[in-house]
Amino acid sequence: MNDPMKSDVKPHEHLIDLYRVMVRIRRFEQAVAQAWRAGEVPGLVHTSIGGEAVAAAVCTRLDPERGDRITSTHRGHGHAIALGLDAGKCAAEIFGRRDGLCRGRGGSMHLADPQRGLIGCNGIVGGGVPAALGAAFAAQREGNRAIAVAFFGDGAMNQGAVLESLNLARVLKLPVLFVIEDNGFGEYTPAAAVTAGDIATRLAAFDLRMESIDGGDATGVDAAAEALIAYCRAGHGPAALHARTVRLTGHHEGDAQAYRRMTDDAPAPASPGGAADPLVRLRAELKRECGIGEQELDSIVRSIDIEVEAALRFARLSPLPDPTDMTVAEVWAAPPHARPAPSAAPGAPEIGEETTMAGALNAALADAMAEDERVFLIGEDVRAGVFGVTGGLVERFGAERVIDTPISESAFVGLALGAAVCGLRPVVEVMFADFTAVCFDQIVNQIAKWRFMTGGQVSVPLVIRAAAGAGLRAGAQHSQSFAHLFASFSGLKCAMPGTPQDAYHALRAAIADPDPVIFLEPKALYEVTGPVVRDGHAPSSAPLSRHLRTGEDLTLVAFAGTLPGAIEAAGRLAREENIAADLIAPIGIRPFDMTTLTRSLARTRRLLVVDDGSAVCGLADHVIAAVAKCGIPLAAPPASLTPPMTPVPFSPPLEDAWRPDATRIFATARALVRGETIPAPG
Ligand SMILES: Cc1ncc(C[n+]2csc(CCOP(=O)(O)OP(=O)(O)O)c2C)c(N)n1
Repeated sequence: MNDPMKSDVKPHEHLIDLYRVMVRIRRFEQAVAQAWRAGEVPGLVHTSIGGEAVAAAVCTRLDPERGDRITSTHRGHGHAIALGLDAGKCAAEIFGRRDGLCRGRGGSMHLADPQRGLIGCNGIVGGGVPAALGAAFAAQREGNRAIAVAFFGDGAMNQGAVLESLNLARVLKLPVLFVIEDNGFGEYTPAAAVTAGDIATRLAAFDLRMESIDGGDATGVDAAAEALIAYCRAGHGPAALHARTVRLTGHHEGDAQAYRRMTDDAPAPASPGGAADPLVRLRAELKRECGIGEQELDSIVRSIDIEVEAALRFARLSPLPDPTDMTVAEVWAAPPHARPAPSAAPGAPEIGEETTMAGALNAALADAMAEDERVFLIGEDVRAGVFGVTGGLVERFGAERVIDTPISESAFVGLALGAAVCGLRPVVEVMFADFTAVCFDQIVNQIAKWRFMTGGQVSVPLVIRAAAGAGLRAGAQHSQSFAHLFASFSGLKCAMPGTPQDAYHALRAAIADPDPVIFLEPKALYEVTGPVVRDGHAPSSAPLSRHLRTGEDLTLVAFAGTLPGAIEAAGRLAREENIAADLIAPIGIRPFDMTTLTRSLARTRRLLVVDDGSAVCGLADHVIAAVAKCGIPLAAPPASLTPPMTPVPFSPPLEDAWRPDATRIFATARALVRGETIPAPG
């Protein structure tokens, strides 16, 4: 498109360009809708018919080569086309074909072409907005005057992640433009019926530059987009464009809109070609103000129809993806099976400085930050350092790399996603693992799936650290680890070390990993000391488990928080019962070191797994199921020792009774070796 900021571009030429892009979006989406009605397009399609002026005015002013990036929504075709993405590949993705932008992994709601500026569309209302902050953060760090744009609808204005993002963007003065495409509907419900106050006033409360405009007036949108993009580029901070648009179709193709009759709040119905249609309005303006003839405008439409036909032909001719080409490994940039098997025997004791686990983690962060400029820390109170893990780092690395946030987990975890996709290496602190529940969408729907949904176009190298587990009298909402949950989401890796040395190595490896790692720090062990050697570890060679003690009578697997009790129990078993336990402390939860475990079981043929997470569908169940599938003949049924299925209680005697301790590990292991009955976990 011509750049209207260059003096040789006549204003009316710019308007014709705008018209051309709007027509391209319209004709593309009408062709897709027709294909959907003909049964050629699987799933749902949400077209943006009526909203073309906003997509065209904003996206054509962006410069992906400079580093401008956008995130979009379930209604993202228009943004993709306006950015200049290959229409054939867009169509092929919508058709679920092999040559689609995302190789058929994403579909209509997940178009993405990060190299050309579209980091990703989103099926979760409001879910992509925090990632735009990350792209803006990366641009701010780069200092290249690039910006990020987050598109979303009026419905998303009621989502926590969006409201958090508006605040965080303002606090960090990020170059991000929020574009609210207010079509008056959130799916089948009029926005007016479910939105307190008005959107423009709400936006203004965030103290950012804001314009609220008629989104069907292409020239008006264009002028506002120009001003707001320039504002963001100049480094003044975020801006918002509130564009009131019309939805000229249903929420999705095939939506009969019967709900319109049930409410008085619904905006008046309008249809393509009618007076409210932004294309009709711009066409009239081009004729009236610029003297452009009907014929010239018609010929633009005809030439675009030829382009669109070619795009859809490309999609139709593209083969369907071959299911045998889709592998589990593609969710990761570095599939775990590439890792060499660890040694069978306990390694030689490392001689390092005696350090607490908190100190070892602090050292790992400091060493990683010193080694790699891209690494930065973000989270609540990270400058002060909760539990002492991040203390002192701001003095050494500066406030630009150690960033305190508002209490907005969705926004800052999502920011990390966008920053990682744009080449940085974020280490996010979610203060307590329990709080991941408030940003679960960002972790499991966004971070975990982004690589896969984009067909492998990006990797997501970020770490989410969290204090985990019971033992500090912190009560039911500050004592969980959720390790078993994180292990169950494809696309995530998860580690939970139990010694200072393992904590150091595992955190260095997690930061160097090209994939997202949930790093759980057993908070009851923060003050436990041990020798720590500060040598970096490539993610492919960092140990996945520690073999702490060799024995022939049973294999004792103790997950991090239970490790001190297991070490004590193993000592007592040897001294008092002459029972030799082979003690394994897993470090990796996903990937998990099955090699060390199966080698051990081949000798001991008895298994006890101890965990302070969930008794049902938890880590112990998972390990036992995995062992069962290996077919190793066992001398006794495998056993687990886990807490009862209650929340973690507060009062010390209750919490102590709740956690698997040395006494119970000892008794359970002894019963297992003696062939006595072992009580089932509660
Ligand atoms: C978190 C979440 N809740 C609900 C939905 C179902 N849903 C899909 S689109 C939509 C309406 C969104 O409204 P708005 O943000 O105004 O965007 P529009 O569809 O109008 O473009 C809803 C409720 C969803 N996808 N994600």
